[in-house]
Amino acid sequence: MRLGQIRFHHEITAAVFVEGGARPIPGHTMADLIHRSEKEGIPLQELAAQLAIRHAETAEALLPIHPAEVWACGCTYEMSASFRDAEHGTREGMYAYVYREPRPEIFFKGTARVCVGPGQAIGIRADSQFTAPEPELALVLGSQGRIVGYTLCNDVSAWDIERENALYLPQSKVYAACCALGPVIVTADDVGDPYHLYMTCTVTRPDGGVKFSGSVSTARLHRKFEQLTEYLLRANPVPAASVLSTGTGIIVTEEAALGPGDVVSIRVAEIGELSNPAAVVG
Ligand code: DO4
Ligand code: MG
Repeated sequence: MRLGQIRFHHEITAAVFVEGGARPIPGHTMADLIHRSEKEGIPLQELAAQLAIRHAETAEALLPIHPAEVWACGCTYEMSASFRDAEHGTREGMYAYVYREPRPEIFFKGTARVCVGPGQAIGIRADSQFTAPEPELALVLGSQGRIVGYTLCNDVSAWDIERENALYLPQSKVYAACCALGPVIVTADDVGDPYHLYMTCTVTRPDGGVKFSGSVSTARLHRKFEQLTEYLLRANPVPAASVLSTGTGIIVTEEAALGPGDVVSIRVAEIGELSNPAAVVG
């Protein structure tokens, strides 16, 4: 089932996306629906099917969830670790170490405050010359790290700030409009094999020219989702309706740094396309 949020009677409302429209679930946001499904012990897709009104509205897909928290993993694909080590010139292979060791890199990406949905502008920090999209598969979590669905995440990152010094990572990662999510959440029973999803990313200039295109399969992800959620939840009871992004396997190089008006489109056939223009923030 494809779930998300729409505007219905002036309210952000959870909805089931169907051919040609969306069936609203009045009185519920996506986070409400996840909480109710946990409380009543009813699988998310069953509860959504029960509560959605029959009539499908023509509606735009909004941010599919206002997440309680967004966390993100790093160096989960070899490509991300080796590119970052090369950028930093770290002799000891700081990023390769994290790629290889059992404990994954997990960082706090923010709350709903920094998230944008399909079509909304992602942020380029005014103090960054090299901001890049990081196209990632994201897990939508119920309580105790249970995976209730999958969505796409753009972990937009100011790479030059991270490259200057690894301790600047939080500033490179967390700022206004640094996280795009969407277009919908596909429930875990409906995504097929999440370790064999083919993801593409293109960056298009304002004149329509393609600045970057790349692809990866989640088969190249070096971790199992359960390992990521297990570490995330160690001594850290992350609330239901949070999101964990699983890391990037597509690396956008400095020549293709985001500029204002560029459009980033991330696509996985089983989930859809998340497209966002970029704009300077701050
Ligand atoms: O270590 C820096 C961040 C890595 C990251 O965000 C990724 O690999 O996706
Ligand atoms: Mg990332």
